[in-house]
Amino acid sequence: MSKAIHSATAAPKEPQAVTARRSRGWVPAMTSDTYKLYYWPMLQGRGEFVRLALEEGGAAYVDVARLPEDKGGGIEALLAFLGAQEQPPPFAPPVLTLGDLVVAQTANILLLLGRRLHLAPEDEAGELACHQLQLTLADLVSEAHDTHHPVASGLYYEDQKAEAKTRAKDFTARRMPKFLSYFERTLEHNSASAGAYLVGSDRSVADLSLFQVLEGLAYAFPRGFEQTTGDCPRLLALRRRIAERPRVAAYLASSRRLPFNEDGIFRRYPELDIG
Ligand SMILES: N[C@@H](CCC(=O)N[C@@H](CS)C(=O)NCC(=O)O)C(=O)O
Repeated sequence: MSKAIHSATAAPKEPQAVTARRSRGWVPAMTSDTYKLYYWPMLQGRGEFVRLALEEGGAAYVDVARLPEDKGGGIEALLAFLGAQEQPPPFAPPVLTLGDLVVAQTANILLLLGRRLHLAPEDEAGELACHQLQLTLADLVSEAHDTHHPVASGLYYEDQKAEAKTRAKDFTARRMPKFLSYFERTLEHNSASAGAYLVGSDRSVADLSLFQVLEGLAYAFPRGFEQTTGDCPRLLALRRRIAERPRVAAYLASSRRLPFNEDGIFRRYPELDIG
């Protein structure tokens, strides 16, 4: 079991004025609170997009469901939290809390973390562009998931193998190339970072999420991924660039980073990859 309470490194202190300017009144002006992440404990899943941002941002956080049960963790704790009377109640994990603030939907959580951890452009247009990319990544993640569960999430893969094959064939032939060439083009056109990052001059939550998507697709469809990214040098460079960032590299080498597995979004079923 990986360590559940983590302070990646000392959290960067936000000067008060910066906090006030960036929070625009809707994020509580707290700088020292510990974030709590609620997500299924045994897989990376969508929780991983949140973890990567927390780690790169140097935030202190508790991965609640990965705590031992006698310390308030485990799946029961997660289910109890999801059943609590938040307003509005979160529909599904991941959920992130900060003090009284409860935020669900991965892209929404990353909007918050982008602001608070300085992982998004500060100007309004840049922040919106970052969020737009995040939502497009969410679309790609859903389509990657649907390759192995095209009929129903509640059915086993084994009960929808034929449909999965049809869906995965279209995904590897058309959808994955379309999405990846879009992100390659986005990098190419971002002159603010000379093509190094998706938006603005520095890395953002969207770059961290794109890194995770590339890792996941390379795991799930090794042959399709290699073929598609043959034309995407900037994507491959971004994947390396993010992996080499000191905090990300430390996280990837730690026991907090679970390996991909066949319970998550990105699953390796060789029959779904290209021939
Ligand atoms: N759009 C949501 C999707 C959340 C989601 O599908 N969570 C999965 C785990 S990755 C889950 O537990 N879903 C339960 C359900 O949909 O009933 C997000 O991006 O956070």
